[in-house]
Amino acid sequence: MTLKNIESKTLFYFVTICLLHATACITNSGHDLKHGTHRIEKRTDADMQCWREYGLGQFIHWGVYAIPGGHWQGKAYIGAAEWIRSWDEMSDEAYDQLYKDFNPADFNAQQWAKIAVDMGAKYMIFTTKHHDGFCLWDSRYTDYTIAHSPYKKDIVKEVVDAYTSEGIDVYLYFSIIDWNHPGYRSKAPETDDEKQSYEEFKQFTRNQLLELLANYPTIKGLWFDGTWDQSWVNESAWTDNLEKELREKHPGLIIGSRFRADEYGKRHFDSNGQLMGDYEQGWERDLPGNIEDVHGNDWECIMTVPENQWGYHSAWTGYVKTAYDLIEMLAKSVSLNGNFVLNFGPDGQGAIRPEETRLAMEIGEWMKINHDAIYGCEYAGLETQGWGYYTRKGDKLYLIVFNKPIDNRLKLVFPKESLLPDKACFLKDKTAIEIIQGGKNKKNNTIFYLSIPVNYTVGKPFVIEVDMTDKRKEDSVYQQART
Ligand code: JFZ
Repeated sequence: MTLKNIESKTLFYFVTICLLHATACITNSGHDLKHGTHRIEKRTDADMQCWREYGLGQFIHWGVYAIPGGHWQGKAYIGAAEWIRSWDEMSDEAYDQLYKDFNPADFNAQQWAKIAVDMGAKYMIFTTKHHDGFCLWDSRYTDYTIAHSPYKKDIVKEVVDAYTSEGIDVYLYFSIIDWNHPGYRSKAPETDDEKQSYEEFKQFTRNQLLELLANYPTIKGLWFDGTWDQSWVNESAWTDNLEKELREKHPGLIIGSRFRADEYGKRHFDSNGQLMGDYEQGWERDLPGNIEDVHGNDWECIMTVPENQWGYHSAWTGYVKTAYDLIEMLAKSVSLNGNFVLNFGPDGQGAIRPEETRLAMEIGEWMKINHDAIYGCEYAGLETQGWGYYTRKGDKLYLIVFNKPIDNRLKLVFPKESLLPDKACFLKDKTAIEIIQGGKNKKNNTIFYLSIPVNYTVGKPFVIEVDMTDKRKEDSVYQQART
C-alpha cells in the first residue's frame, strides 16, 4: 500500500466518523420537547396487541349530510358529500335545518354489524360528530343532536351495542372542527373576544370527549379528525393535557397520530421525528410503498370505495374500486404491518348502498377462506416478488398471490439467517405443493420455488401456506448425530 493510499484511507475514515457523529448529534439531542410524544417505544399492552391483529376494519361516515347525498336543489356537488355545507350553492341555514328531517326509517345497527361481520372486519370506526357539528348522540352540551331530530334515539349507542355484541371493537370518530359551535374557528384567535370564545369551544370539546368516554365505556379508542386547524395546532399544552386526561379516564384507550401538535406545530411526528399517538394515522386513501415507508410504526390505511367520498353521495363519479382492488390493498397493508379500513356511507334513511354491501360480501367470501393470512399476521421480512405479498404468523408464512407467473412457479428468496420452508399447501383446501430447491444466489440467499400443479385451477387471488423451520438447527442435530 502506498503512502498516498494510506492517507486517503485515513481521510476517508475521518470524514465518515465526523459524519456519523454529526448524524448522532442531530437525532439524539434534537429538541427538548414538553409536548412531543409520550413514548418512544411501541405500546406492548394487550389492547394495542389486539389492535395490531385486526387486519381489517370498517369505517362508517354517517350524518345529516346523507340526506342531500351530494345534491342540492337539482345540482350535484362534486366534492366529498360530507362537505356539502361548505359549498356556496347550499346556504349554511339550509344545511343547519336538515336535522329536522333526519328520521332514518331503514336504520338497523344490527344489520350494519352483520355486514361488517360478513366482510370479516374486526373493528369499526363510527362518526359521532363530523365537521358540521351534528351529534349522533344526545350530548348535554349542545342542542344540535340526534335527540332534537325526529329520530330522537341515541344512534351512537345503537351502533356501539350492535357491533360490540357481534364481537367487533368500536372506535369513535370525533371531528375537532365544529361548524355549529359559535366559539369554533380555524384560524388562531387574536382579539380578547375571540380568545374567550375559543376557550369556551375548547371546554365544550373536552366536555364532549369526556361525555363520550362516560357514555360508551366499551369503546376501544377515539379517532380524531380536523386537527389541522391553526387554532388547534397552537394549543399544544392544552391538547397534551387533554390526551393524558382521556387516557387516564379510559385505560387502554387507543388514539392515533392525528390528535395534537407539539409546541413547534408538528403533527403526527413531533419535532424529533417521533410518532405522536399509538399508531400512524396519516395513510388516507394511500398506502406505503415498502416497509421503509412505515419506519417501524403501527399504522392504518383508511380507504373510500369511490375516489373521495366518505359520506353518502348518490352519484358516484370516477373510478369505483373492485373487491379485487380492495383485497390487494388489504393484503399489502397487512404485509407491511398495517391495518386496512374500508369506508361505508349509508344513505339518509340508514341503508348501506347495494354496491357497498356487495363489496363487503365479496371481500367476506375471500376472507372466509383466507383469513389465516390476514388476522394476527405481520411483515414477513422477505423481499417482495412480483407474484404478490407475504404475511407471516409465527412459523407460518403466507403467500397472497395476485399474479400467477406464467411458468406456474413462485420464487421465494430467503436471507441467510431466515427460517426455511418445510411444507407448503394451498390454504383453501390444504392440497400439498411441491417445494423445489433453487440453490443460492451471489448474495448467499437461498432460493426456493413453489410449483403450482398444472391441472390446479385456482381463483385469484389465492393463498399458499408455508410451514417454516429452522433448517440450520436440523442440520446441526444431523451433524451431531453423525459424530
Ligand atoms: C377528513 C375529513 O375532512 C373527511 O370528510 C373524512 O372524514 C376523512 C376521513 O377525514 O379528510 C381528510 C383528512 C386528512 C387528509 C385528507 C382528508 N390527509 O391527511 O391527507
